[in-house]
Amino acid sequence: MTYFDIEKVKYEGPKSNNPFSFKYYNPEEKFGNKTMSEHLRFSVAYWHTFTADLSDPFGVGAAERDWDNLNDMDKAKARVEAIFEFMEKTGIEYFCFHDIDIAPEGENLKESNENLDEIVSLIKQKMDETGKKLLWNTTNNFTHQRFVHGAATSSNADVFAYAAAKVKKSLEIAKTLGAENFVFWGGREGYESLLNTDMKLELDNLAKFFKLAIAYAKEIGFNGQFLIEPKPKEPTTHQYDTDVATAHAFLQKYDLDKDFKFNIEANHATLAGHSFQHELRYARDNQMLGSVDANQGHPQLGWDTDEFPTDIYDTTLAMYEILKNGGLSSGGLNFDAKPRRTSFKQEDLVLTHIAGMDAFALGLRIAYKMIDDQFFENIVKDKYQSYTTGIGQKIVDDQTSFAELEKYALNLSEITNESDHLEVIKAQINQYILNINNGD
Ligand code: XLS
Ligand code: NI
Ligand code: NI
Repeated sequence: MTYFDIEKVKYEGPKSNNPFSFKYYNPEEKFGNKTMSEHLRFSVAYWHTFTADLSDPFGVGAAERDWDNLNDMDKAKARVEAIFEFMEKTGIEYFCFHDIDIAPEGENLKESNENLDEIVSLIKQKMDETGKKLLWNTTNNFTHQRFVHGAATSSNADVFAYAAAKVKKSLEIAKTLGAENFVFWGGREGYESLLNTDMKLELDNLAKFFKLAIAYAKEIGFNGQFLIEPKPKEPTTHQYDTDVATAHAFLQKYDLDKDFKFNIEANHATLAGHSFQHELRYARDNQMLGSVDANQGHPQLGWDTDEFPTDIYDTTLAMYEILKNGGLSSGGLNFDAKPRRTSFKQEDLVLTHIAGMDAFALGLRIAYKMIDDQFFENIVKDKYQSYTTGIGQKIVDDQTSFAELEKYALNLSEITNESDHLEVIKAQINQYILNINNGD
């Protein structure tokens, strides 16, 4: 059976009008010593692309999928066939999933695990046949009603235990399938209100949960990178892993920072009141940048809309941070993104990924050129040059005191500041974007 009635998507260049072609993503083209596909390491999110039905709080599912009328286990098997065909045709090398995306939950934990075993062995077989790889897997400890008060931060110890059992199973799956990373997104780890919440106990428990997960990964020899995916709100009012800085402080407090890096999602950054670039930069500056959930929010909608990334400005600045980080190592660009509810055809799954891949490919092209020109580096070098000599140098080298600084300040007849011409910088970025667009 064929699910996507198309040829393998090819690079046809910026002048092509074929919607089923790449305009900017040319997988084998080299940038430095890596090809585009090695730089970008794209990944398909099982949940949005193969499990979701495009329902929203106001409407039922609208997606039209070939597997809609199958029973649960047959549907799960059809989706495995479909995602591997999809990866082949789009040339995407990686995928990601939550436990419940790939196999239906049974009546109890034992049955759920049996369903997982059956589908995981099918996935393993497909991976062996095709060479496709698992970027990361994770555990859905938030959808079922048992997680109403959270999972590791639930007020109910039975739920903590149940959540642990599910993560244990997911780690075994990660080991079996050779996952390169393992993700913890907060789910319902947060609170509705502090009026009835013991925040200290909940955070202590969350740290204990992570320690137990690390211990089990060691025990079974799973060596993938652990990642935390920060988000400030939704579903809870306040999510504990609010943003990179907050989650980093948490990891440091509990001595977990050597065991984790971050999976940064663009739409979560903006929900936190930051830019995508801010979160990437904060992680990069602290050697904590692990992987990326590549999507975008909508400026008029205040929730996690998980749109496919199409904003070149954003993808350029994101690729700048990623290149400056020396790449993402075991991480990648996972499309945690869904078609709009109005894009309900099966072919939209392909078209949306092409749009996202081209947007990041364009971002890579532009950012690579900017770094080649030392564009931002020269701006920053100029701006901070007062720290390279005299008193500035002493500050940087920890060679001064308040007494010396006072003496220095008393001798200053006037202070001259320079304009930093931010608007010129933005105009020059526009030039970079347009020049690359013209193929220059
Ligand atoms: C939800 C998150 C989720 C994680 C994986 O907002 O983005 O999809 O990526 O649990
Ligand atoms: Ni995500
Ligand atoms: Ni999200």
